[in-house]
Amino acid sequence: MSEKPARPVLITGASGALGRQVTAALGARGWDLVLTDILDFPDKVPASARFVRADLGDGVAVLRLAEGCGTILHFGGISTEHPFETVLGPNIRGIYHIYEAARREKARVLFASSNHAIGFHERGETLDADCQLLPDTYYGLSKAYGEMMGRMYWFKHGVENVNVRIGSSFPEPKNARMLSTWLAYSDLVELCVRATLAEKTGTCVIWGASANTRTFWRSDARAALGWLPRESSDSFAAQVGGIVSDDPVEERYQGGGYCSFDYTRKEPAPRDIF
Ligand code: 15L
Repeated sequence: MSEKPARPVLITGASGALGRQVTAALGARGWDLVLTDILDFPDKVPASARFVRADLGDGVAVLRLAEGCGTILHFGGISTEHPFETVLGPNIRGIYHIYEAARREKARVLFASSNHAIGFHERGETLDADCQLLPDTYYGLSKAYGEMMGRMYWFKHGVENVNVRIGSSFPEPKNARMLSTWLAYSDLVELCVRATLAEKTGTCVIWGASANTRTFWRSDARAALGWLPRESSDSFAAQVGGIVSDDPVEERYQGGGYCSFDYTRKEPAPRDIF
């Protein structure tokens, strides 16, 4: 019988691609789950779970959902680039509601951050988790903000948080860039398990990628959580290694196409940013 958390786990964004994977896996382990999303849950709700449709912009609803929960796996919000006004409610106001609920319940937060919080780092760089935040979009900026909010709530209120900078979590890598950024669903699920069951996490950052040889990233807090990714993009190299764009901005930076989206610079940015 696998270990279960002492208190229920709230999963936001449960109806999204990653929320569904995590819900199915944790439901199969019999974990007591509270699921929420702004959209209906498309799958069969696991026997140990209940689903409540809610908007992250509704602070009272979020407080109610989190009642009694010990962990919040926060996958909710906008998950790709959109205009600032669209990102603002779900991702900026929404993360505040999540942290207020976590503070009240003395719950831990796993925040589904993104590589787009650091997207304007060059692909030739190998980054540590404490690298400079260089968001590539309003979406990436909201993820950087969410990470910073986690730090603030840890130092001010003792709210523990694990900030997972997810690379590209899909069934398989789709192009050459994803040979560096791919995160297998099974590795994501195991990370959620470890982050929930770890005795303590403080505030930490994890690179959300499988054990890919071509990685852009190194050194994070995984050892403290006891998380070790088991999958790797390496076996897909022959299949997708040749899939690159003809856009120099997309190919230059770790964030790929998010960097070239709505890009108005005429000359390439200098390498030295100071
Ligand atoms: C993300 O943050 C997105 O949610 C996902 O759809 C992918 O675009 C991924 O980043 C990526 O960078 O591949």
